[in-house]
Amino acid sequence: MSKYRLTYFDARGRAEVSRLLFAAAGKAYEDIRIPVSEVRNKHQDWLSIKERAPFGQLPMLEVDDDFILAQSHAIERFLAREFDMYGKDEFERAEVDMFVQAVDDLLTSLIEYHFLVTDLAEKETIKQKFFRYSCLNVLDACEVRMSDPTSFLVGESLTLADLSLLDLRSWIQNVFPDDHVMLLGPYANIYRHNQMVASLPGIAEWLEKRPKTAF
Ligand SMILES: N[C@@H](CCC(=O)N[C@@H](CS)C(=O)NCC(=O)O)C(=O)O
Repeated sequence: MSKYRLTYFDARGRAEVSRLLFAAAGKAYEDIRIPVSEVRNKHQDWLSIKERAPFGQLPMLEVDDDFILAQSHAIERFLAREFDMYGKDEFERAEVDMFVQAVDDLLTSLIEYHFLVTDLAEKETIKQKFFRYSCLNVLDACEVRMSDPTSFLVGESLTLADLSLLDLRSWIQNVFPDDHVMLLGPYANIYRHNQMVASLPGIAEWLEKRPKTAF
C-alpha cells in the first residue's frame, strides 16, 4: 500500500481538496502542517521543506519516499485517479477538469481580493466582478447540473469536481462573511449537493474533526 505524505501550511487553503479526497477514499496519509509562524520567521524547518518542494511552494505530495508532486490541481488529479474519483471515461474526466478549473478561477479572485490586493478601490472592483459576473456564471452552471437531488456534478459517483465545489463554499463563506448568504442563498440545488457530499462517509468525519483554521 502506498505511503502518502501531504505537506502544506496549517490551513485548508490549496491543500483541502486533496485532504477531502483522502477522507472520501478512507486512505491514510500524513497531514503535515507547517505553522505560519515558521514561514514568517524563515524557520530552518520551513526553508528545508521549501528547498525540497519542486517549485518552492506548497502543497506538496510525497509518495513512498521516492515521488514528489507539486501544484494543488496536479496533486488532486493524481489522487483522484488513484482513488477512482476522476470520472469513468475521457468525457467525464474532461468535465471534472472543466469544473475544477472554473472553481480555480474563482479561488484566484478570492485570494487576490483577500490576501494580495490592498488598494480599496481595486478590491471593490474585484468584489463587484465576482458578485455580479464570474461567480454567478459558475454557480448558475452548477445549479442547473444539480437539479436532480441525488446527482453528482459529473457522472454517477463522487468525483474531484464535487469536492472542489464543496470547498468553494467554505472559501466564499470565509472571504465574504457578511455577503455569502446573499450570494449563495438563491442556489438551492448547490446547497443540497454540498449537504449530500458533506454527509458522505469519511467526509462527514473529516469535516467534524479537521483542525479549525481561519482559511
Ligand atoms: N499554483 C500553485 C500555487 C502554490 C502557492 O501559491 N503556494 C503558496 C501557499 S497557497 C506558497 O507556498 N507560499 C509560500 C511561498 O511561496 O514561499 C498551486 O496551486 O499549488
